[in-house]
Amino acid sequence: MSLLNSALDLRTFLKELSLRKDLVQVHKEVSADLEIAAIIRRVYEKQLPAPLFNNISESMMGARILGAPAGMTSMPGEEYSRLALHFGLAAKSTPGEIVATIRAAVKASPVEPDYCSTGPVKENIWLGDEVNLERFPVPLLHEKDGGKYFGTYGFHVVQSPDGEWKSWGIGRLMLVDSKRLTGPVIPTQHIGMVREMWTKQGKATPWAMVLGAPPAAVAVAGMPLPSGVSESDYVGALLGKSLSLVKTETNDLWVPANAEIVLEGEISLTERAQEGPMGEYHGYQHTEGNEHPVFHVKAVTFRNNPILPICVAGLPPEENHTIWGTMISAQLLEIMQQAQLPVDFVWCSYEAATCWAVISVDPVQLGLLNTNAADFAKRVSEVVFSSHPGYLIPKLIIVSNDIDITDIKQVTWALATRSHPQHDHFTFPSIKEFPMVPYLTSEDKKRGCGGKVIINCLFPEQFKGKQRAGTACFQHSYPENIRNKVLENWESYGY
Ligand SMILES: Cc1cc2nc3c(=O)[nH]c(=O)nc-3n(C[C@H](O)[C@H](O)[C@H](O)COP(=O)(O)O)c2cc1C
Ligand SMILES: [Mn+2]
Repeated sequence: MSLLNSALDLRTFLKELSLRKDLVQVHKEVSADLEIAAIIRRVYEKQLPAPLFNNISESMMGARILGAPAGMTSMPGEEYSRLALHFGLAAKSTPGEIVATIRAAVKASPVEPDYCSTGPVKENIWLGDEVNLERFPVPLLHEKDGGKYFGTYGFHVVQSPDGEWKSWGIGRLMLVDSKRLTGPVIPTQHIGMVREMWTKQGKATPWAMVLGAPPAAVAVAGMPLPSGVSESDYVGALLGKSLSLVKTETNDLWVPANAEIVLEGEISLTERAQEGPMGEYHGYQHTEGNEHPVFHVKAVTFRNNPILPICVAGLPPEENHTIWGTMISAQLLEIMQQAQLPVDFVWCSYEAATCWAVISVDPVQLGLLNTNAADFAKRVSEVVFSSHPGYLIPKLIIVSNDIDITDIKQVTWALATRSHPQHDHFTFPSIKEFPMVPYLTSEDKKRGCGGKVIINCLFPEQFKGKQRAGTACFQHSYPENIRNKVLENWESYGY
C-alpha cells in the first residue's frame, strides 16, 4: 500500500496505523460525556496508540470517534510516525525530514483539485429540518468546559465573495443546539479576513466545516500559509496529486469527496453566542468563555459509520503542538531563509505548547553578516513578527547549530548557559499578538499587543564566526582512538 494513500484518505490512514500497531479498536461501550476525552488525554500523556471508539452511548448507531490523530508514539525511533503519515512519510521520519517535505511544496507549483460530481461524503444527506447535530457523538472534553465540541480537528471552508481565495483553516466549534455552533473567528486569521469581505457586503458568510478529511488536508489547514493562497492547491503540491472535491449541497463551496462529515451553512452576520471556557492548547483550563459568532448548519452530509476525529487540547503533546507547531516551524524557516537570514532550522518545541520557536543559526554564515546580538534580534523580529506564522508565536530562542533544537534537553542547556541575563533578552512591546496566548492580560487583549521576546543564546564570539571551545562530553572531550576503544570494550567493562 502506498503511504501516499494514507495522506489522501482517513480510512486508509487508519489501516496503516493498524498495521503499525498504532491503533486500538475500542469495542466496549463508552460515553462521549468525558469518558472518551479522559481516555484520549491518557493516551497523549503516555504516548500510546490512537483509539478508535466504535460503540458510543450517546450517538446514533455506527458513528465513531478517533482520538489523538496526530499524537506522538513511544515506539523508539518512530515517535513522529503518526504525524509523518499525515504526509505519506515513513514511520522513522525525523522532524527535519517532515519539515523539508512541507517546505518543498511551498516551492512547487500549486496543483488544482479534481472537481467531482459525487463521492463517499454524500452517502447520507440531511437538509434543513433533518439536521440534528446532537445525533453525532459530540464529546464533552474537560469537566469545566462550557459545552460540547463538534470541531476540534476539522477545518472551516470559506471563500472570498469573488471565489478567488478558497480558505481552509482549523478552528474549534462548540455545540449551541441541534442546528447551531459557535467558535472564535479571529480577525487576523484568514477565516476572519474572508468573513470581513462578506460583512462589508452586508451578507452572512457561506461556510462549511470538514471533519475526517484527508490527513494531509487537515495538516495544511493548520498551516499559516500566506493570505490569498488556497490551501487545497497547496495540498496538491505537497502530495503531487490533486485532491478530489465535491460541491456542498447548499452553497458554492468545495470539500473533500472522501471526508467523513461535512457541516454546511453560514456564519451569521450578527448573531453571537457564549463559547467556552475550554481546556486549551497551552495546557490551561480557562474559567470564563467569550461571545463569538453563531454558525448556522443548514445541511450535513456524511459517510456511512462516520468517524469524528477529535483533539483533546491540553498539556503537550497533542495536535496543537504536533500539527500546528510543526506547520508553523516550516513556515518560519521558509520566511527566514527567504529573508537571507543564516537560519538552518526552526522548531516549535512541543513541550513549550506552541508558545515559543527555537531558531538554529549557522555561526559561520552569521559571522559574514558582521552584526551583533541587538541588531540581529531586531532584524529577526522584523522578519518574523510581522509575518502570518510569526504573529502566532510570542517567544523566539536563538541558538547556534551545534544544538539539536528538536531535543528539549539541549535547548534547556543552551537557554540556561548561553543567554546573558542583561544583554540577551530583547522585548518588543508593541507588536500585534495572537489573542489565545495564555498570560495576556485583559489590557493586552484590548491593545492587541502583549509583547514579544527574543532570547539570544549565541555567544559574542559566534557573531564573529567562531564557536566557543567545544562541549565537555563523550563525543567532544576524547580523541577518536579512546572513544573507539571504550566502545569496543564496553561489555567487557561490565555494562
Ligand atoms: C488542533 C488545532 C486546533 C486549532 N484551533 C484553532 C482555533 O480554535 N482558532 C484559531 O484561530 N486557530 C486554531 N488553530 C490554528 C489554525 O488552524 C492555524 O493558525 C491556521 O494557519 C489557520 O488558518 P489560516 O492561516 O488560513 O488563517 C488550530 C490548529 C490545530 C492544529
Ligand atoms: Mn490560509
